[in-house]
Amino acid sequence: MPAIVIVGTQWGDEGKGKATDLLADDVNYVVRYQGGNNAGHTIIVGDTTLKLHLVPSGVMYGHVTPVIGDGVVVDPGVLLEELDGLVEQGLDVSRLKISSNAHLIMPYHREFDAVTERYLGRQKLGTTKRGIGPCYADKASRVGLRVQDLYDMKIFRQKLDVVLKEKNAILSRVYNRLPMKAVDIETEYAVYAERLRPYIADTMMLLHEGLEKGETVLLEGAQGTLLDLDHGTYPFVTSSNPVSGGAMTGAGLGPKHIERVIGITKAYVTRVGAGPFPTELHDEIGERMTAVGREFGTTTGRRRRVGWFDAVLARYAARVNGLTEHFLTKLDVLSEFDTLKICSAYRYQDEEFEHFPPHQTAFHHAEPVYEEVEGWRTDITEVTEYAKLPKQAQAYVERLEELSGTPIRWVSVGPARRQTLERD
Ligand code: 2SA
Ligand code: GDP
Ligand code: MG
Repeated sequence: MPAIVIVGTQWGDEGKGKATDLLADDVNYVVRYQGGNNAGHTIIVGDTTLKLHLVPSGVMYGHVTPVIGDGVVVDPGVLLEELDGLVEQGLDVSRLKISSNAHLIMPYHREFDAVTERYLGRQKLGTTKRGIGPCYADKASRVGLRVQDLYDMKIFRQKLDVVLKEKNAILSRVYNRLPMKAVDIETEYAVYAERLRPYIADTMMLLHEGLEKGETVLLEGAQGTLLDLDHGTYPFVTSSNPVSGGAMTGAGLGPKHIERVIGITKAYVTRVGAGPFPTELHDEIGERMTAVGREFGTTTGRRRRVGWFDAVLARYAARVNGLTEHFLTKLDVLSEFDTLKICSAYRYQDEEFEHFPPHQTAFHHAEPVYEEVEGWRTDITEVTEYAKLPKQAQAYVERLEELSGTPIRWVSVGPARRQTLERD
């Protein structure tokens, strides 16, 4: 009864959408277990490009049940818009299941996300302003509203009245904003409730029943390991747990169900938003990497910061997630460069760190220790077998594998499904 976890090993946007879509061929369920519509997964199938934010990546397969699990935060208006968009693209979304335990993103969460970022000024995190942090904060404070509250409007209103009183006080007194009206929110959410009704399910039971029948569950992480609330570069993180452990709580499974944990790893590194990034490039090479890799946010369109591959992060991600293998993406982007650098360790105050430094100050000031390897300078996007890659490209992949200590099972050489090389 296998479950497989897919997790980003860096700061998100490693290509999880593409990998999940490819692996979804052989699975029965694809489950989002954390985050919300801050995520952006781009999937290219033939001539169709899908940009998914909340809907799991297996949605275009008739044999897959896409599931939004308990640990996700759902902005119902945004979800309905996304579903409408997918229907317009000719997809059948009727199989989608949404956990009734998932928390709702409310209008005041979006407002707080925007005003606190403004308030933080130069210390801002660069959030997606989708209300993610404030929603998870209310969940932890036990004043959140859940999807199931939509189906008892009396309770919904009671909870809303309590929470809105405090939110309005802060919004008006601290941030000088107009108060929000409970009746407006109630009216808006009652409409969403009716439209979402067919999708609501006990997703935990559904997955367990599937596993008991021998079906396969793919747990699809959003964001990445270094954006994890507990294990990432706090406070420059998201407010959920993208690591594989988060898949257990976010879907309602136990560790015994997990057979494989696949780390999605970009052949270089990117980051959106603020926070430390040891191998970041601020030069012309970085400009080319951004342009060739089209490194712009799928959700906000923001430019992603770019840098060389960081093996310290890869080793850290392998440990934190218990990775069994890597899916390496975007190798084709590196065809641009004569020489490639790989960060094998950090240096800070005369000390060398092979592993993720335990104190944030060391990470913030870490100087990468680089190895230089020869590039291949030839287009690899049409290569169909790993053995046919230029020898320098194979050497690069094998060096990453050696440094990260976990097998690289797939190598992706373009955004399309077919541009994936499986290694023996
Ligand atoms: P938030 O909105 O509270 O989760 O922001 C907190 C930090 O988490 C980062 N974050 C992301 N980083 C990379 N990709 C994400 N998804 C989108 C994408 C991002 C976009 O696929 O491109 O379009 O901008 C994502 N979501 C959250 C965020 O940048 C903050 O650093
Ligand atoms: P996710 O958040 O991890 O799902 O990643 P995103 O979809 O936000 O960003 C990854 C981007 O890279 C998407 O536009 C993908 O279409 C694209 N992509 C994925 N794999 C490859 C690859 O091997 N080569 C290239 N050139 N693009 C890729
Ligand atoms: Mg993304």
